[in-house]
Formats: sequence, C-alpha cells, structure tokens
Amino acid sequence: MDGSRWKAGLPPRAGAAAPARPPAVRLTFQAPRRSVAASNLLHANPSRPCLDMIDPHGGTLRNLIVSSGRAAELREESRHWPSWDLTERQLCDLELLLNGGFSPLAGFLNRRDYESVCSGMRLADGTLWPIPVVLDLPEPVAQKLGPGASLALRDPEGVMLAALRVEDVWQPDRALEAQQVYGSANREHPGVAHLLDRTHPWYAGGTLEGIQLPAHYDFRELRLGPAELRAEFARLGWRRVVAFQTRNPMHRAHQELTLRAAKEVEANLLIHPVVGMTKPGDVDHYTRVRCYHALLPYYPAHTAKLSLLPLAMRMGGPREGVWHAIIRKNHGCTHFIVGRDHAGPGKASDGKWFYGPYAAQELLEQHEAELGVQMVPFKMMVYLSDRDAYVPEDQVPAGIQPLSISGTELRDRLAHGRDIPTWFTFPEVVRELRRTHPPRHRQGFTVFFTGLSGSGKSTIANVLLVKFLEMGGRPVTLLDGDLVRKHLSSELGFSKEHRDINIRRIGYVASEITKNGGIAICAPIAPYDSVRREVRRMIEPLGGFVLVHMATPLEVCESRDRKGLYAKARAGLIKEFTGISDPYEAPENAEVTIDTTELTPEEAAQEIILHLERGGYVGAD
Ligand code: PPS
Repeated sequence: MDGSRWKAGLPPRAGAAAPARPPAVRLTFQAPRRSVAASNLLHANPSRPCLDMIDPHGGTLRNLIVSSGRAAELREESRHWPSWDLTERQLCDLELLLNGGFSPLAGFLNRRDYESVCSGMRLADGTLWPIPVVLDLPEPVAQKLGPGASLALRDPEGVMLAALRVEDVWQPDRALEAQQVYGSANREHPGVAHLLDRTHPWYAGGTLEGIQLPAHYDFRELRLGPAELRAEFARLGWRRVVAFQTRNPMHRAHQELTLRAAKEVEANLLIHPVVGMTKPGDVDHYTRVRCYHALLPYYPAHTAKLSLLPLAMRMGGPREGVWHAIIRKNHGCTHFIVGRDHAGPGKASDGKWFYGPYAAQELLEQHEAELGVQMVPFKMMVYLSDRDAYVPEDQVPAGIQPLSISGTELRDRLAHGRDIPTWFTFPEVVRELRRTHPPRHRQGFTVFFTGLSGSGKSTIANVLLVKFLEMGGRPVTLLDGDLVRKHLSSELGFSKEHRDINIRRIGYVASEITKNGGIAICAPIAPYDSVRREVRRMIEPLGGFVLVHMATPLEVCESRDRKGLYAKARAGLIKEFTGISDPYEAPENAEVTIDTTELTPEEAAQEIILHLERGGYVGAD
C-alpha cells in the first residue's frame, strides 16, 4: 500500500491494493474557528450547547412531534376524523416536515404558499422555498375536508403518524405547476410524470402535529435527523461541514471530488445520500449504503461521516439544488457540493438535456448569500491515465483523452460480468455491486408464452423446463395455464376482467421468482396486449423478460384439438373461447415468435435458448 499518499491525506493510488484497514491519519485541514453572531446561536441539543452552528433556514429548527399526552389526545379525537393512508412520497415528505429537515415549514403548504412557491420560489412571507411540498388527495377524501377540519395521517399499515389542521383544500393546475417547477410538461421527466399521472387532483394545506416519525428498521444508526446531526457535529467539534448529496453508488471520482471539496473549504465531510425516493431504476438504497460504508475507510480518519436522508427527490434540477442546500443547512451543514446536472433527470428521448449541465450551480449561486450556505461547485471529474489522477473536466490538457465510465456502461459491465477497472472504483464497492447485480447468467428471468389453446405453449414450456433443469444453477418454476387455473385462479372464469386478473397473478408470482434469481416459465393464453405489457413492466426491472408468441395459426390449433375444446366451442358448449368466440390480440413486441406448424418442440425450445444466450441469461459461469 502507498503509505505516503495516506500521510498526505490522499487515497491510495488507483490500482494500488486497497488497505485492509487504512492507517489512522488525521487530515491537516481541521476547521478554524469562525466568529458567529449571537443571533446565530442554536441549541440543537440542550444538554450540549453548540455555540457556533449555522442557523436553520428561517431561523427555527422545527420539531413537530408533540408530547406523549398531546399525542394520546390526538389519537382519541381522531376517531371522528377522516383518515388518509400516506403514499410513499408523502411519507418521505412528512418525515422531513416532522423532524425539521424542511424547516421553516410547519406543515403541508397552504394555497397561498403553494402558488407563491410555484411562481416565485418563495413562501408567501418571502422566505426562499423552491419546491412545493403538498398533500395530494383523491376527491372523495378532499370532499370531507374544509378550512378548520382535521385529517389523521397514517402509514400504510394504518398507524397514525400526524394530525393535519386543514387551512385550505383546492384543485391545483398541475400542468402549470409542472411548467413552473420543472420547466417542462414532458412526461419523460420523472417529476413531471409523477405530478401529472400519479398525483391526486386535490391538495390540502395546513399545519401538522406529529405523533411519531415513520418507522424504519434498516440502517437505523445511520438515520440521523437534523437535530441529531447538529448534536453529533457539536460532539465531534465539527464547525464547518460540507455535505455531499447523492442517489448513486460512489466511485473514485466522487471520493476524489468530495475529498478535494473538503480540503478546499477546510471542512469536514458529510456524505448525505438520499434513501427516500430517487429516480426510477436507480441502484436500491440497501446496496448503495453498503457501498458508502465500504468507501468510508478511504477518507482520512475522523474527517468524514455518513448519514442517510429520507428525502423523496423530484429530479427538479436547479430548483431542487437550492432545496437540497436548504435541507443540508437545516441538518447543520455550512457548505454544499453541487456538481454537473445536479438532481437532473438527464436527457429526454430527443437527446436534449432537461437542464443545462451547470444550471443548478448558477441558480444556487444567486441565492448563496441569502441562504448562508456556501456552495462548493464542481465540474465533472475525469481520469487521466498517464497521471493516474482525476481532474475536473475543464482541466484536461489539450490532446489528452480522459477516461470515464457512464452509469449505463457500468450496468452493462456488471450484467456481462466484465472487468470494472480499479481506476474507476474500489474493489470493495465492486464486490457489493456484484452481489446485488450478478452477471445475467446468474440473474433470474421469465419466459412468458402467449398464444391460442393448442398452439404448443405447454409442450414447449415443458421442453424448456427440462433443458433449464439440465443446465442447473437456478431454480425453475413452470406456471402452466391449466395448472394455474387449478391452483391459483380456480374461482376465475374467462371474461376479460377475469383473464386480466389471472395474468396479473401469474405476472406477480413470476416477478417474485425472477427477483429472487429463479427462472419462471409462464404458459397462459394471455390474449390481451395491455396486461402483457403490465407484466413486462413488472418483471423487466428485476431480471430478464422474454415474450414468446406462439403464432401457430388458428386452423392448425383447431385441427389438432387435443382437448376437444374447439369442437365444444364451435358447438356453443364453451362460451368466450379464445379464437372462436373471444378475441386474441397478437403481440407486436415479442422477443421470439414460433409457429409450431413448421418447428418441432425441440427446435422451438432451441430458438428460445439461443435468444436467452444472446442476451447473456444462459451461458458459462
Ligand atoms: S387466459 O386467457 O390466459 O387467462 O387463459 P388460460 O388461463 O391460459 O386458459 C387455460 C386453459 O383453459 C382452457 N379453457 C379456455 N381457454 C380459452 N377460452 C376459454 N373460454 C376456455 N375455457 C377453458 C384451455 O384449455 C386453456 O389451456 P390451453 O393450454 O391454452 O389449451
């Protein structure tokens, strides 16, 4: 190991063996004392007065949790109130409202504040606040509310978390909100899609009385709220703290960037990843937290800390950047790192970025003085192999080709078990990522057949079953149409509604099998396109999905009539029979199409196996 680099407060060289336990070396940038005005005093923990900590936004750190006596009263009173089970997004928002992460907010925005935030990034009293934090409700719940009403807010299991004292209830113009907040009406923007498609049409604003915070059982020791973090910084003697926001695993570039940022402003580092809701498709937070843990020893001892933030991101780019800075200020951070495309959703399908690469830096710069949080702007870091060093992209010498690996490229390397170079990330991080992102030939997948009765689904599914068992390595389950009808869907008939329920059940079971690394072979008729697409959407994020269209023509299926069902259907003895008296929508998105008029079952199974092999789902270890 390269000990001299550690002594200099630098990580080991890329490519050098990782330290089993890095030597305990202190960085020399211990924070100098700053003089702080008396008005800035804040006692985050009364037993440990912290004399020079940054003021929370708006001057007061909220703690909306009431006493146990008041909580008991609220529970009692709430028996007569309407109730609302919070959505995943609302649960995240509620937690940061109750624990003061969203200070100075004392509840969900009322109409005046909401309109003022959307149009001008400020609460009605002029306080900077860039993102609307609102409680969206469906019409039947909203109709029960009006100014002065109370609403019990519950978690998905029905546990009451807070009481909302309603100030007003209104129907917002969500298209206008999308334009004002995200600068876009394009549903490819996840914040816009959530707002237009998954947000209820009514908003209720008002103040909150908190009974308890939402329960978390994962990484509890890392979930420090604003008051707890402030107390911790006071205990550690950290007066200048630079926060790093992330929703991705951190690699060498991030470690280099954060270390440079901390040195540059002579501050300690808070790695403050979002573990609430991030961009759909991101690496799950369990894996990420293990990766961050693995990274901590690469910082000089006692200089960096990890804490998790239960924020629901909106991917709102510049406005969200300002919001992130406010939230970090509330958590006691004096500095905030903002990099390229901060909190941005990337590009739309037309190749255009939703936001300029450094738009968040520009917006935050305008509000830096007012906020009192110092931005630490960073360009994207790229690797120069001849120097074995990371440099900001604008400092690459002319004629030198820097190296970088995009998120897509990393996912591809993981999926195919390809090398991930040590200049890019740390061996411990790769190990964690490989545990949850095994190469495709060790991931689960679903082969989903669709086709008419008698088209050969069951026969080929059975051939595939034994082929997969012969290969070994993964558990295999066959969900054949007839068997599912016997065991899982025995009460269902053949109406469109019942067929869709049947396919959703099969899809759900297959998704669980796929998620857990098994192989699911499904062989229902599945005559309707939309529910097939639904199943694909359910499974694709969890592993492979191959739709096999059994395109054997109706005449051939009918001439086989192995079960005698076509004859009965023609005679009117079976109603709603697919192909005869009920529709079959042939898929246009099948990965494999098979007509068993021309192929033997063995040949047909081979077609599917070859397709899986091409995608990397079957193959050598
Ligand atoms: S669906 O549409 O996917 O829910 O149908 P599925 O569950 O695959 O159907 C399973 C078997 O039910 C028999 N059967 C019928 N099929 C179609 N239409 C009607 N009305 C019907 N009634 C009974 C048929 O044998 C299906 O099995 P396969 O293997 O396709 O022949």
